[in-house]
Amino acid sequence: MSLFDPVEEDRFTFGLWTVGNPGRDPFGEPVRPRVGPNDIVRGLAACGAHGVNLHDNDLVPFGASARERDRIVKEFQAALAETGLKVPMATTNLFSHPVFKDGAFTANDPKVRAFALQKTMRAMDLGAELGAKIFVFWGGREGSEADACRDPRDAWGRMRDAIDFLCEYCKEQGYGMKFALEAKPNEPRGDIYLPTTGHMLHFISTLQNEAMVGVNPEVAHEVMAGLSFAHNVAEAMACDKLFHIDLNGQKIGRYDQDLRFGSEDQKGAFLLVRLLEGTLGGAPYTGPLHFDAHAYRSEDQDGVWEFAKGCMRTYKILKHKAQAFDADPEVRDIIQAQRDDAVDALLCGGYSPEKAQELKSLDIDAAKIGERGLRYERLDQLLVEHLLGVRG
Ligand code: GLT
Ligand code: MN
Ligand code: MN
Repeated sequence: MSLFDPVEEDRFTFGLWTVGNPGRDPFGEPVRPRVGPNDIVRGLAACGAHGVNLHDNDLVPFGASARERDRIVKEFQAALAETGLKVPMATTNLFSHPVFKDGAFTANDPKVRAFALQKTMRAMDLGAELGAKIFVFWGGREGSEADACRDPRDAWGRMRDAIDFLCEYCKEQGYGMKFALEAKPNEPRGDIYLPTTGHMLHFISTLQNEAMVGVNPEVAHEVMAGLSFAHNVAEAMACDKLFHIDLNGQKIGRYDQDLRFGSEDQKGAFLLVRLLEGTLGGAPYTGPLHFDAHAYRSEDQDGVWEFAKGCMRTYKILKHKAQAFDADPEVRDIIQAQRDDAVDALLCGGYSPEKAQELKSLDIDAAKIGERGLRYERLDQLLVEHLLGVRG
């Protein structure tokens, strides 16, 4: 067993739709045969994953009869029991069917909104039956091209009504789930409402059941918007709102690539893992580490399992490197060089008139501080050397 092999405590999960992705894209047909959910569970278990997540229709086809549904769920539960895999998260497909072409919770037709609520309540019933404690909302179709079709404030309000309603449903059923909202700036819509994790965090603060709703940021989605993923995740963590995370790889300025974790922007991936693991000293993230990615279209099914192993292995390598980086005395020295506990104490713990007076009379040599070099060039070079494997 190598240091980088996945173990249960790593909390690695994949969606049925990720390793089950047959390689279809807007210009080309599938390149791999579809693998059934139960075989995906077995394949993931063989790779060392801890859990599998799903949309309602990844498991139960749209329009299946109640009998058919129950049979499929029973067989799936048997595969879970056989492998020990868990289902930490479930979600609803509110984007594939043509009924959602104008959105789901934000659609102009109230019947579409009613259908979306109906479908989501059933998906929550399914998730609860499989033991999921996190329910994700990705509003992929909640957006527009012909913006004249609605007042965007109505979209915002409808989204709020839907989440408020579903929180109550979840509480009433006693499912004990938390909701995690996933932002994306565009694709498949020209513009998607609530386009970034920051927007989601504010939206959550307007909800009736604010405490049970958090975010599910995805690497690719924030990078598409040109943002620092680690900064977005840090804000969510600081607000105790990081309920789930979608890990993958993405080049800036492209379509949603959903690449293998760590295959692009290794520095960004390193800083993310360092943050999640708390190696700098902050509280770590303890929820599931979900890979929302898929294999290159060049791959057959063996390549898909290579892809899955690669996601987990890279995460563990980066964790190892983050630990070594933050234990490096030179790194610590640079980061701690500006420490001043006495002044820090003045800045923490809020306002008081005495503190204000003390701060006003503090003798700070701005010229001297301004002249000082911060050695961040050296710090960044150390990071690069740790990453490239010549240090640590
Ligand atoms: C879809 C999307 C993802 C979301 C999934 C959850 S579905 O694959 O691209 O980012 O996380 O609905
Ligand atoms: Mn995602
Ligand atoms: Mn994506």
